Amino acid sequence: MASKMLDPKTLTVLITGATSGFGAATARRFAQAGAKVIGTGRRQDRLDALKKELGANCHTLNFDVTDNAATIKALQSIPAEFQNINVVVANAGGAVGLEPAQEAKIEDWDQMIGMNVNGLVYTVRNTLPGMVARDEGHVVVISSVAANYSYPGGNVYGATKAFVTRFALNLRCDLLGKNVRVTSVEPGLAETEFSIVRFKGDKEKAAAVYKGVKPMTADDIAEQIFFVCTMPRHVNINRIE
Ligand code: NDP
Ligand code: 8X3
Repeated sequence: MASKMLDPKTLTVLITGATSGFGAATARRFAQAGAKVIGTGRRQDRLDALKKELGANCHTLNFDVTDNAATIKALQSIPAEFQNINVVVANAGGAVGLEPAQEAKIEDWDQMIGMNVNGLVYTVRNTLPGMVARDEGHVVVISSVAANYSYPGGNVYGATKAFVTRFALNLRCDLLGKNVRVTSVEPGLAETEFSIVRFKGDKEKAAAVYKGVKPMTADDIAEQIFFVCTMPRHVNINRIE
């Protein structure tokens, strides 16, 4: 008997880092399919543009994911019609620097640990009780191939993403018997603002990363996220690389 895919119109999707790259593409993908979308980020002009583009089914929140108190405050401000979140895409994050460990800047490491580890766990911890109480949810964390394979200069970035993947698998244990799914999405090279951020605004260095290869696009990744989230409720995809 064929199982039914979930109707996206039943989904309220919180996406951190929706001002660019994967997060923005994911917000568009879900909104176009009729889901309600809450997009977050720190750049207000981008949030305003997203809201204007997606219309009434989009709500935006401006907060820094590394600040737990700000995260809680922002989530408490969500209007009633967006409150029943049943998909959380913990996507905000990135890489800062590509130097070998012995030359890397501690501030860059702090920034990566702050957004990719602390920020991600604050997002999940503050949204999970609601999904458990409503007995319906899905946590999607954006990890990376860098969690699974090492490369020179990937030191702390890869380690933060290994944390993300393991955190997702550990969540599965805690949520056993609950109707809350968990998926770790582990993309490879995709052209977004990722490398511009990694190389601190140096667009030439960023462009060189994608020279001579056909990188994936943010839309490619958004499609995968949409796919895992609309699988029938009894199907949980643990990891997609
Ligand atoms: P982008 O740089 O295009 O997007 C990053 C997003 O994260 C932005 O919306 C940014 O919003 C948000 N963000 C960053 N720091 C914070 C913060 N402290 N508080 C709130 N929001 C924050 O990169 P991608 O779309 O490529 O990256 C998305 C995720 O995918 C990251 O976790 C990255 O590590 C991961 N990834 C990327 C790959 C790639 O090749 N592109 C491959 C594998 C994984 P704002 O600046 O407005 O706050
Ligand atoms: C981003 C992909 O290979 O640049 O996570 O680390 S990679």
